[in-house]
Amino acid sequence: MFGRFITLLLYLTCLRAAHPIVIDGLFDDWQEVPVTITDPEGDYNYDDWAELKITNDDDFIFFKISLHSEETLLQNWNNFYLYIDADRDSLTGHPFRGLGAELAWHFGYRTGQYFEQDGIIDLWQNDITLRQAPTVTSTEFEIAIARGSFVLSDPDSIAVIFSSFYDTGDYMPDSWGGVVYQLDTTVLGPAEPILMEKTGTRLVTYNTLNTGILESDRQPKFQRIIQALDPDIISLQEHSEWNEIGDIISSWFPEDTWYQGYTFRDLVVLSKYPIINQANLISSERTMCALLQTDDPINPYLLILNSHFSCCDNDDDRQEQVDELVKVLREWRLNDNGPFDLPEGTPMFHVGDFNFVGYREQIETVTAGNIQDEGNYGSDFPLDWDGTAITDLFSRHTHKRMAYTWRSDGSSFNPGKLDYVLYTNSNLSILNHFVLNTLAMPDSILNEWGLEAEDTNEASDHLPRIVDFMVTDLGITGELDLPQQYILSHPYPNPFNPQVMIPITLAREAHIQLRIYDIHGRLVISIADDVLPAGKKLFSWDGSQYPSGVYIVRCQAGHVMQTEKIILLK
Ligand SMILES: [Ca+2]
Ligand SMILES: [Ca+2]
Ligand SMILES: [Ca+2]
Ligand SMILES: [Ca+2]
Repeated sequence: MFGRFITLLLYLTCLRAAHPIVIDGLFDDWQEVPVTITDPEGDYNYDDWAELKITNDDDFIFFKISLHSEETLLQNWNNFYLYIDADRDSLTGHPFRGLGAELAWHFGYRTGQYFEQDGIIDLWQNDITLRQAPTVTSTEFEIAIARGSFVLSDPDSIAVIFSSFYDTGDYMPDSWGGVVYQLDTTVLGPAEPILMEKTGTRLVTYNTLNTGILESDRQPKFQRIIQALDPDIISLQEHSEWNEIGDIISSWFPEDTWYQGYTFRDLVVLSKYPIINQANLISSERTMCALLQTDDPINPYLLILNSHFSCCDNDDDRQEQVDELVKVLREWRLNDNGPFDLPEGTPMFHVGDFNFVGYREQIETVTAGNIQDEGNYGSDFPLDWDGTAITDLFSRHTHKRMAYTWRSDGSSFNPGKLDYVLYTNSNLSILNHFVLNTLAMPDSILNEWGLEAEDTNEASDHLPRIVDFMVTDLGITGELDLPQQYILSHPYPNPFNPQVMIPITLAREAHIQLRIYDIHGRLVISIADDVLPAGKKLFSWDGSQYPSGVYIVRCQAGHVMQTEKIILLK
């Protein structure tokens, strides 16, 4: 009687509400979801639950679990169990603390059981469409299980227990009979589509699985994908063949000129912009870089770092690789000790298959420059030019509230975020970004872009990540040690009409190109293109023949460049 009362009470306190959860490892989408269970701290001395939230959308039941105890890896290193009584009948299924559980899922071993009438069926992640995030260590996780899986068969309500150690650990809830969640049948609809139309310079990063672009059966799929995406820059991992790739990409875009870098190990960068320098960066050859010369009026250089770090449970090697990379970038930027001249304030992307499926610290190393082994690799070095961390871009699929970039339905590992896009947000703005998963796209969109539903699934186990961006700032702050060859001072007056003065100070003789561009990057006029002696020089520009608006003054000497914005106000 008392047990029944408790169940009723929990049932009543569980608010029904569907929520558009995105499985991406970010938790702001859970803020509106009421807490289902608050579990006490210290009721178990090892993996100690803190909180459970449950909600659903049209396709999935979602769980958010968090721990009082230290972080762990959800797809490994734990004995977490989830029991679901899907028919709300304690006499059917596996008896566990008052539940008759049809599903028992063992997270750390990536296996489960379906307890049906006639026996037990072993399950893998794909049988229940298990999706979870983050893929790295954490104290909180979001989990999705398909409502329509044959194990749950689209229930009206479920009773749930999480156990943290087989059948003896901490329980959520501690009460017998589990917690009941009544599914909300309100139709939320599919994810708001992310448009594929290119909105800026487009970078695509893609692990093409064992040089897949060169394989005859997969090449047509890659061709449809790459042509639909229409990138300006392509960064490939697991492409280890030297020749052909440049010709293949060029043949897919006969209107454009493409430049191909060298292939470093299994890494290559291809670009519509000239690749003016490139190098391997770390001893394992798992990070290369390419310096591109773009036509951007604010900063014509772009550095692409392309990485494919060690796989799987090889946390030690991965950490060493990212530690070494931060050291290399620090020595390059602070001491000019790098493979080639890197213009101060060069916008930078670091993309690739990072294989981050273990310790979260690896993300902090490649973003904040937080070196773990400072004894061997020296002091930390924030990787953006303004002394802050570079930004980890979280993207989702165009038509699904999912963010995984790797998926292999036959694997015991559920889909995860293995592919990263990091960027210097001091001088780059992201205009659009997404993960392409053709399996999740409606036929009308596939047709529009010349794609087929199985394309990304059959091309590779990774999905391409797409980012449209623009350069917004030179990124140089006053504290940085500029090469003292020349200095462009603030033009004056600003705004101006019709004449603006442009002061330049040269520490020594230098070849200076001083040009004015309009806001669309079109050259308006070349003011100077000369070798000038050391000293102060005042240039001027008369804008009386030009329309009001924002113009960009660009002063360049070799690889060093500065810009100033000026406003003509008539
Ligand atoms: Ca989320
Ligand atoms: Ca607890
Ligand atoms: Ca049952
Ligand atoms: Ca508990």
